[in-house]
Amino acid sequence: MKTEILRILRNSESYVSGQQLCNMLGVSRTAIWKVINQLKLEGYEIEAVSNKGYHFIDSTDILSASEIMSRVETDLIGKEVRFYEEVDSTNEIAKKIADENGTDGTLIVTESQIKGKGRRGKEWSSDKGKDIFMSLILKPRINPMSASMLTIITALAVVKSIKKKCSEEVYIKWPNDIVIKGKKVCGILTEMSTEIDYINHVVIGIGINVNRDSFEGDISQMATSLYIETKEIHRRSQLIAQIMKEFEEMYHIFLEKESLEPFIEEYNRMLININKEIKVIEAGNEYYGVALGINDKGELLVHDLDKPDNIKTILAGEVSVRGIYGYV
Ligand code: BTX
Repeated sequence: MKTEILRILRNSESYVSGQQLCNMLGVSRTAIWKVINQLKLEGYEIEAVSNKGYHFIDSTDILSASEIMSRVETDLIGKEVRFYEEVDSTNEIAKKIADENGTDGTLIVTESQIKGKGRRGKEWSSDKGKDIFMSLILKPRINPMSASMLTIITALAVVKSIKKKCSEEVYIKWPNDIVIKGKKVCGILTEMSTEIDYINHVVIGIGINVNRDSFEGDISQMATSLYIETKEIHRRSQLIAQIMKEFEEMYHIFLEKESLEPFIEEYNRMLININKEIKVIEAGNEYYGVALGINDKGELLVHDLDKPDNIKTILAGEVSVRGIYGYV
């Protein structure tokens, strides 16, 4: 009911009377009054005027399941949100929930993540109450070999959504880092549980630096946030809802075709390394090449400079790609 009341009040330009809310939601005036008081306690500014009703003034950057669900405009993705004040890792929670009875499209969100994971055992740093840490549970009926392509779609959904908030150029560093002015603003970690020919679940973890104003230690030179780039505080729930919408649109197309073909052009346009020299680092071997873009499986095509006739296909997870002048 909280979600519904938030949605109705936010979408209405004038006052909504208690009676109108009762009629719309089929509950008593006391129940409405209780929820409005709860919302005020959570930090929402709701004006109540006798004979007129309630009017939503504004909210600061509030993160909760109701807040996110009241903004999400999708059929499946992020329709159900589970919110936690603090967790070790949203990916770990998501995997547990997916194993139990978590449904396709359920989103796990937290305010604070104390053991955030990056790829290959790396860490993802967290600033409590400022950033986005979320994991999406998916149960797609596709070949397990195709599941990693969902990372590419996620990166696209995040870039499109961030572009709506930030006028700076936002790029993708293949396969899944989102960068602004050469610094990382978002990381994506996809994990899955599969049988030989069947996906039990895919969990896509997304970490976005949103309202953080500084970074410490090793990442201080390579990380940025939306706040640092725009000097504005952003509503995380709005950004999450936008990402869910962008993702869902592409997800439906992807499930039909089980190919990234419809997205190659758009992805390559956002690829920071395209047509540039890169260093490819694989176990026990390093070489230089020119990144040509992705193929319909999301693999990176690289023109090997030592062997001019050789175009290599690189799988995410196997190698690391660096610009020759540093991180990008
Ligand atoms: P990655 O392995 O590409 O990036 C990890 C590397 O990025 C670290 O080694 C560090 O150098 C740098 N780094 C760490 N924290 C940050 C940060 N906040 N901003 C910029 N750079 C950073 C990327 O892995 C995948 C990250 C996924 C994070 C999400 S959050 C929700 C979900 N739960 C979870 O445990 N992980 C995912």
